[in-house]
Amino acid sequence: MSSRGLFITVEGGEGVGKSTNMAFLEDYLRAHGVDLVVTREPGGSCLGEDIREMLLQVRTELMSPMSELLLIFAARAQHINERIAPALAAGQWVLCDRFTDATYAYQSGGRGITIDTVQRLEELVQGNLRPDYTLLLDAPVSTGMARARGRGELDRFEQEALDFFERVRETYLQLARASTGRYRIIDANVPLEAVQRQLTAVCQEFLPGMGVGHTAS
Ligand code: Z5A
Repeated sequence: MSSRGLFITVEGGEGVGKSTNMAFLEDYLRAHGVDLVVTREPGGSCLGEDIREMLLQVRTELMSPMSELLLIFAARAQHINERIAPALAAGQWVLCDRFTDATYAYQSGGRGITIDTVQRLEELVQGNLRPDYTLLLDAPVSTGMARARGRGELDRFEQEALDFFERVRETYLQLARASTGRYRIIDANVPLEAVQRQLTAVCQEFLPGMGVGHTAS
């Protein structure tokens, strides 16, 4: 029987380079022989991708923070059940673009929902499932916003004001400081090659035969 795979998440505010660096990490890990499932949140399943569209769509109607939170956890429940848990149980690694730390950062830090509410849903939906490693791409909000705005049309989250994203960034940094065993902070405010050198160094920690293996805090 295979042992449980490693669950790695990539987090950060908008425009910090998650998509770009997810592709880099995927190539790097596969090149080192990792049997990998690459996925994202919100999304990762048919139902989850439908919910993602609902969440990102710009609307005339105001979506309440609680509706947003419950939609995110509905998508997550399906994602875990359909993809994440089976892959980990089969010994595959899962590399996920955002997970529940994003909910703490955006719905709690950004929208003001209490941490306790997010924690209760986390326990209900995830049981004991938590990422083994979380790579936080960190850059000043102004840098991320400039990069994201360079891509064109803005989704519902991207239309938020500067102070929303400042709270998101601060919440991520607090989470990272509170879970140093799980988190690795990557300075994303440097040229891409320098970001990827940091990611390569972090990968040495958990690639088989290269480092410490499964860690969590
Ligand atoms: N959300 C939530 O509220 N609660 C939750 O629980 C979850 C999510 C799971 C969608 O996520 C939204 O869902 C998200 C939070 C919310 N909204 N926001 N904001 P998403 O991950 O799909 O959305 P995103 O943050 O907009 O990510 P993105 O579109 O994938 O952007 P990114 O990955 O951070 O950036 P990128 O596309 O890789 O890079 C942006 C540009 O910068 C691009 O042109 C790159 O070539 C360039 N770039 C990247 N790195 C560099 C460096 N180092 N130097 C120079 N230029 C760079």
